[in-house]
Amino acid sequence: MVRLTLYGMEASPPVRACLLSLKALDLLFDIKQVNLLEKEHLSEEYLKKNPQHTVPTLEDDGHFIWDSHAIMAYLVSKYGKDDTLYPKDLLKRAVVDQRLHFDTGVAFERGLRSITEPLLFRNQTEIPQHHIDVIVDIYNFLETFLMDTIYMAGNQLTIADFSLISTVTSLVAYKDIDGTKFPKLTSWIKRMESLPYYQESNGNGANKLVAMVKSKSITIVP
Ligand SMILES: N[C@@H](CCC(=O)N[C@@H](CS)C(=O)NCC(=O)O)C(=O)O
Repeated sequence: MVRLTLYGMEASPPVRACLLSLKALDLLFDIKQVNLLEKEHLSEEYLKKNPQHTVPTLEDDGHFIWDSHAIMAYLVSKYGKDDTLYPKDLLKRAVVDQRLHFDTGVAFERGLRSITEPLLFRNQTEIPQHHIDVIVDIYNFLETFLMDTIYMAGNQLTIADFSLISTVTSLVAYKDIDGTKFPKLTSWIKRMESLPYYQESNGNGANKLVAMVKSKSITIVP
């Protein structure tokens, strides 16, 4: 029997993306808490598993894999009953990969992490208006990705949806999504929320992160 372990905390969006994937694949796994606020990711023990000290890290049979996008692709490729969540067809896969890279470099890194880590770890509560504009740009890009499809990379659910829903439901801590301006994005979020494993895998953790952000007295500065 496969025994997988996911290291991380559910407030973390990339951890939640992996939880969604593990649940979608119906895999058995343990969660080992790594609390970033307690600096547990910098412990000697964790650094041996992941010298880059990010969460999540996946342990599979003594092997350690990190970066949520690499973890999700690995899980589907190794344990998926079929390839729908990460298609083998090269063109379909290229679209999924583009969305995953968009999450890594733009939505998560530029949009979310660059303000959330300074806020939560160094109490930097001033957020420049141009950063809020970056978040709106991200919503605009996502609305465009959904122009002709119901999921982020086509009409099938893929790991691109898991990645982006975990980030988007965290970005709303800084900027609400206006349903009249972003109708497709709003419908996609509702579609994702209707997945049977959504609440336990993403909803609860997203609520925790949003509450952590909202507990700070943020000021938007010019
Ligand atoms: N691209 C990475 C990003 C992971 C990441 O930055 N995680 C944050 C928490 S949400 C983290 O571990 N920060 C602590 C650190 O980098 O030391 C992924 O998708 O796994």
